[in-house]
Amino acid sequence: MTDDTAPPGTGRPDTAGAPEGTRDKLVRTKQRWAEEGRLLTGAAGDPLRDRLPPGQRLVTDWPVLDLGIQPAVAEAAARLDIDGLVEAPLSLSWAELMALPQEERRNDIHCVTQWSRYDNDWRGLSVAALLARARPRAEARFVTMESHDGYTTNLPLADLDRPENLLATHWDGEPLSRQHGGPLRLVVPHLYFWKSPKWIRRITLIPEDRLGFWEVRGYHERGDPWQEERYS
Ligand SMILES: Nc1nc2c(c(=O)[nH]1)N[C@H]1C(S)=C(S)[C@@H](COP(=O)(O)O)O[C@H]1N2
Ligand SMILES: [Mo]
Repeated sequence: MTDDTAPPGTGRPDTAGAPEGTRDKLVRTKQRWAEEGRLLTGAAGDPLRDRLPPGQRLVTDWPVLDLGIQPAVAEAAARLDIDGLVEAPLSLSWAELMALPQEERRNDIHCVTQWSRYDNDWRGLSVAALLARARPRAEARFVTMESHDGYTTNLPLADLDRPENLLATHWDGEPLSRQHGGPLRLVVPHLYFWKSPKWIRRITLIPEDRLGFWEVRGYHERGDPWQEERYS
């Protein structure tokens, strides 16, 4: 696993321990942004008044952002595990996932590198329904998530267990492309988009927060765009 033990400000991990093939320059640049507090406006947004969170810029294309490793995950090999502090751990094959009810959501996405994109049409599986099946234990407060490219990210369980969140298989009526995380990615639209892992493999419920790839590099534990929770 990555070296996530460096205390803030003292030799943060940079690309040390990052998955092989990681775009070193991108990681260093984004880590420097966190150290410098780039893009911060200092103004809290009001989601009831403004559609665009503070410091964001609207785009109409859909940028691709990742560590540079875009794993080819065949549907036959796709599998989603929900484990850790749950009464009924799940390990679902693609066929088992596809047998579940498919739901649709439309939402806006906000990347911490400043772009936002409105009205994304997703189809996929309800995260809340899957969590209900796995039955979280009372001690479960956070989740850590792992992807096929080695990426990790963390969330409070309450932010994962929301009705709008989807494990997406489709975007705009088409199967989700590999570059955007197909065949299966999480979409958590109320937080910055780095909290939405592409090529997701595992969701583990844990008692205490455990920082993920960007979080150990200065990015926020929670990442609410309305509060500009860009950096820790
Ligand atoms: N597995 C994985 N998921 C990931 C990332 C990644 O590098 N690997 N990057 C995150 C970041 S920083 C962003 S902004 C979004 C970008 O998703 P997109 O490429 O579909 O726009 O994916 C997030 N999920
Ligand atoms: Mo991002």
